[in-house]
Amino acid sequence: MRTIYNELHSLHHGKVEMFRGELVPCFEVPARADYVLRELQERNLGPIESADVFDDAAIARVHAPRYLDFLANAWTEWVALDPANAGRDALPSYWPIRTFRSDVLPASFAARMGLFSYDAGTPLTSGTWDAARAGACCALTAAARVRQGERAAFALTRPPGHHAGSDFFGGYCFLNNAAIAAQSLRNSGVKRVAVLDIDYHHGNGTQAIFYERADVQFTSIHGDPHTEYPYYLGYADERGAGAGLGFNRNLPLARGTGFAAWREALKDALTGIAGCKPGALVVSLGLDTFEGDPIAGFTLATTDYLRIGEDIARAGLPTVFVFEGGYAVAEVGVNAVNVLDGFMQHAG
Ligand code: SP5
Ligand code: ZN
Repeated sequence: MRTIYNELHSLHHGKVEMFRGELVPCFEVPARADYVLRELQERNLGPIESADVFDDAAIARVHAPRYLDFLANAWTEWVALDPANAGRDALPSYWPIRTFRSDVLPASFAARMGLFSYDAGTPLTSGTWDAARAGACCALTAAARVRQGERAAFALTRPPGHHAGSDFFGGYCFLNNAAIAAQSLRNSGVKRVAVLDIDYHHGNGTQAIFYERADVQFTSIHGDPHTEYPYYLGYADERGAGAGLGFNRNLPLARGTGFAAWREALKDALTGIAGCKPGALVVSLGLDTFEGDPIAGFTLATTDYLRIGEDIARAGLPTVFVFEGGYAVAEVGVNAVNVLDGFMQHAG
């Protein structure tokens, strides 16, 4: 399988995130992608290339202009507040919850940080915009390779994307790489695109972006939001709205779920996807379903990821894999590449 690697990923290097009243070291670290790259090379899974160059138009089909402007200038604004900020991550402190206005764009940088975010766990750093933007180009390149006839392609990038909405960051995500890939497949002539999100956490950003659309179907298997992040979205009764009614599918599973039940949900998800007759599939490939993950609660084992790749291959669709979560850093490479390897062995 061809991999499109984000060579700029380590420009995004958060130091700390807020957890239970203190700042703790980030779980989402550059070494994650390094482990995946090394495993791809060791197992000779296929060519590894860098992204093509894209202007911002393809990103702006998914993200709001004022949000993109904010991200592009955020670090400069942060440092302008206080030169000492150059050595600190930017984190939000204020959020416009219900009854506040979100149509007004405040002059205050702190106020805009909150307007465009939904948690205190997603630090913005000096290179966040450059890394995220290059990552979106990886996703676009992977989609383009699939349109050019590759059976599948893998966008190996971080920061991840599936929690980012049209105009907000959160959950370690800034630009929604999977949504950008899906939208670009649509614009290149694929009539219906399916997104399958197998990260442990519900892909609230991707769901929100496509919620009222019938041309991009979203299916997610994830920890039950009653107890698991992102808590406020990802329930089974969210089925889409307007033209998109029936094109959103959530399969929440209880914390502690193991591979047998998880694989049943995957089978169910793939049956639903086949019913929509998509022309292409985008997989949000999170590996935080692993039993050793420090912030998640399923119990999948390393060899299970081969079976996941196999099951996805049997859907028989041109497939773009996009790297998402997975925080058992030393194991994330083997687990990710097992999915891709299992896919290739059964891709036909
Ligand atoms: C892309 C992705 O997987 N984002 C996940 C964001 C989760 N953020 C909340 C993390 C909560 C951390 N809980 C720490 C538990 C330590 N035992
Ligand atoms: Zn996750």
